[in-house]
Amino acid sequence: MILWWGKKKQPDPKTGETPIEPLKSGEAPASPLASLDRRLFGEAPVAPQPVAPDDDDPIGLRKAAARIAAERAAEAAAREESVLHKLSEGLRRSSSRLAEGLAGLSKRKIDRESLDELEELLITSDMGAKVAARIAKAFSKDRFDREISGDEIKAALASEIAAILKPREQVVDFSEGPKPRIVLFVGVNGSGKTTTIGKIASKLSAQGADIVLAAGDTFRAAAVEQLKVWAERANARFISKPSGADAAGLAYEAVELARNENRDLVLIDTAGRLQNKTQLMDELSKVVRAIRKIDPTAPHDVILVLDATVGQNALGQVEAFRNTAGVTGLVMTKLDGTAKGGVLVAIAEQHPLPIHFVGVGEKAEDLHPFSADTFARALVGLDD
Ligand SMILES: Nc1nc2c(ncn2[C@@H]2O[C@H](COP(=O)(O)OP(=O)(O)O)[C@@H](O)[C@H]2O)c(=O)[nH]1
Ligand SMILES: [Mg+2]
Repeated sequence: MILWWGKKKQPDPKTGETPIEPLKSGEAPASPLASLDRRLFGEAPVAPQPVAPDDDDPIGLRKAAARIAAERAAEAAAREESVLHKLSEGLRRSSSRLAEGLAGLSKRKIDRESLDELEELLITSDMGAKVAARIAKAFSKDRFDREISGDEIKAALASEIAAILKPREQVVDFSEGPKPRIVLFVGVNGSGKTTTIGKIASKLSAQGADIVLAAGDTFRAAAVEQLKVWAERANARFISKPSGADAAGLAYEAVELARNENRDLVLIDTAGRLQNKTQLMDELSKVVRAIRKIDPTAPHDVILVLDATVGQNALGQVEAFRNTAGVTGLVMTKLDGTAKGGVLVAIAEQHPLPIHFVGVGEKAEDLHPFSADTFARALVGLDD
């Protein structure tokens, strides 16, 4: 079963990593089964597609599921383009400031003064001092004493930014490793953990995965309810406990349940209170210890969810969670409405952690595999 999305490249022979390639426009196949999807996921009801039964699959359930999965994948591919558009739209807020500043630099000779301006501009775009200095230096090397156009500056900037982001581009393949694969989601309150889990569950469930969602944020009844809604929508198994119950106990039960029911994947939500960091980190380690009683190799992923709108604060969160929670990868949400997306460049520069997905909205389809090129171009205000 394929439990990832985005386009995988062949593994890099040096690193063994398999980064993604962005989908190009026009690549999405027309979906012959769109109607079946709409029947199952809303909109106009249509007659079911006939399926031929066989001995293994007497009522054609498996075949129907396979069709739905294929159909969902095709639909998703068709949506990729609009998601990319949304990313550019959101990042345009960052890029408009950047683009304005860059406009001031165009048609001028690149000299000491304009390089300082560029550096300042990049710092105010949340990319951080180090990245700003690095890019200004690259500019001074290749383009000093030359007059360059606005588009040329943008393209050059995008390629410098993409070079920083490229090594972080990595699709996470949930079908690898042991079954069930156990994925822990961490991050501060409001960063988008529950929503991201819901989106991933929707996507993978539609691809045929058997998923358990564990409502490990046991402190807020609303958080449990929110995950439950996503579970119902994604047709995933849902496990929760009454408010205030022990999150570690719940995580243990979720993994046990997944084993007993031969599920593929356990996605564990966690609480994100930061009032008391030590307490939060203690709770996370308790959760980890609990699931390791069943599978000593778990958790197989610890995904830190970051809210782009907090800008530079996201850097501090990466440091805090990386040191204490053993983060293995990142998701950055809310890139559809922020002027602070540049912080992802600062994070990429400072932390060798894969960036798995970006969130560009609240709906199931608004989670997109991270693409360095697309992100870089959107950030500087180049359309595609
Ligand atoms: N615009 C936008 N909103 C998002 C995105 N991801 C999450 N949200 C919203 O952010 C709020 C907090 O998300 P939630 O998943 O509850 O955060 P949690 O506390 O970390 O679980 C909710 O209103 C979500 O709908 C995103 O990518 N874009
Ligand atoms: Mg939550």
